[in-house]
Amino acid sequence: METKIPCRQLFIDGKWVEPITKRRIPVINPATEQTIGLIPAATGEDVELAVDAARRAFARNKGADWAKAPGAVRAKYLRAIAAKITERKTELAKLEALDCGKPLDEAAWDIDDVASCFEYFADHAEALDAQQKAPLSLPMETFKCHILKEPVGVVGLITPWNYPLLMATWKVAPALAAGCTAILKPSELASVTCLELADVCIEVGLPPGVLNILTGLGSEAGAPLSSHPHVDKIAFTGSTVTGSKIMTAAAQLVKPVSLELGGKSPILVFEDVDLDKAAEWTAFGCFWTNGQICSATSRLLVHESIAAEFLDKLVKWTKNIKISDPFEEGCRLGPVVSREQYEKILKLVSTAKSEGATILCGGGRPQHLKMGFYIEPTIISDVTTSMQIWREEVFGPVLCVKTFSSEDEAIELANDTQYGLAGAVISNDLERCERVSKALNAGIVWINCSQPCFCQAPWGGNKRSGFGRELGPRGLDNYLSVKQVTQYLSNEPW
Ligand code: TXE
Repeated sequence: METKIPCRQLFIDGKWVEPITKRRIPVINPATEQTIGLIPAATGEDVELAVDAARRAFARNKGADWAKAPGAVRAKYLRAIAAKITERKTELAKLEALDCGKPLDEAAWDIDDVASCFEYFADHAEALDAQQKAPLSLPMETFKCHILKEPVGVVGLITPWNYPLLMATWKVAPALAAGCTAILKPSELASVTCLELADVCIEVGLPPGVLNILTGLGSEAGAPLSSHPHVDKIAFTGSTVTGSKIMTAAAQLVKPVSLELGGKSPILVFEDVDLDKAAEWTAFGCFWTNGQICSATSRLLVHESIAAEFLDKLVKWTKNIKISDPFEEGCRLGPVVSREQYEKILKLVSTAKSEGATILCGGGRPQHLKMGFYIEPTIISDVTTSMQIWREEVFGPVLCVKTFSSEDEAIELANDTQYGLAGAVISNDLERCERVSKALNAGIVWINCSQPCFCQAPWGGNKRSGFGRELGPRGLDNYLSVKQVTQYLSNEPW
């Protein structure tokens, strides 16, 4: 076994501990299909210990006073974490690339984003102090009222494998900034960098129990976490199917949830565009991170008058994308994360083919790569709106194409989906861009680009893409509870 990753344990109450069952899950390098290490498999009993530790750390009157500490104190820890992450950037990026197969350059950008996200929510933790006791004006002078923003409590954070450390950070940073204590359950397919985050927490002296990290299977570690009576909230990013299970479990206890689920986002390319630029954004919007992005703009709607010329350019652009081992210089596309995802994607493509769709490029395994879960970037035309490939999230490098003849038709096709996460509109007519962005039923709309993401802007979707927003000030609100305190000022009976 190539042992390229550190051998870690579960992180509970500030300490490394062996899982109760002593079981471990293999870590597979998707580029070589080799097992490169083992991560601990937590089960219900470990969840109990972690929840207990998080509760003690949260306790208002005893123990590590995380929730009651001024935001400025928490900000210091978040900034220290950001600094350590930056210091360890090269090592973390390598681990991310080994574990989930993304090109090394992209993994390095992710690690920069992780550090920025901790910094961003450190600012929010500080700002929270000044926002306490905000007075409200009431219609009666005999009363006064102010608002307290308080942490929700102990939170369970369940995350996916496509941006392992970054998706964890989108939840951990605001949760800790708000004063919550947390149990993070990363995906069993890519947990390695999340365990390194535990090591960073030890290095910066984060109080025990504030952040606990349990690796393990969804059914064995995620499910007991989401149904635990002493977990006050669950934040989840992943598939719509699992999101629905988590919501069902939480509903039994009337536990709040925020869900960031799947997508099948459209990109609308109008007839007035610069074809080269539009082709570049279209390819980037779907093939970035191998299409393994919830917001991937994987349905291309292109105006019929430019379709032939545009697709020609797009196919040429796509064929030039370098697909290779993530560590090779210039790599733009690595393998997809697992054999299961690889087989699921290829099956969706072959079903589309058998239903009459045309593969304009890609569609299979690249000839030059004999090992690893590699799939060529694929463009499919002649699809109908009832085909599975058009309706379901592929979560791989597969773009489907349809043409339209009017703005209204483009909007109707764009919104004809169970999802509502993102959408992109490419046009030189900015009034049209504004009209279309209002008409799209989605939580995120990009104009003349696709996929850029900033900590400052809210992220999340509508319909079956979930609810709640991460990042931005709303990202912090996910972990805050608002309390009104109303005082009667008169000595007279009311
Ligand atoms: O996702 P899951 P999987 C989509 C994408 C992909 C499909 C399957 O279409 O092909 O999901 O991927 C934990 N209770 N997305 O199977 O199951 C699990 O351990 C509690 C979209 O990896 O949703 C992991 O930590 N937790 C997506 C997390 O849920 C459970 C990103 C996500 O896994 C659980 C990833 C349970 N019963 C996949 N079962 C996006 N929106 O970005 C599993 N988990």
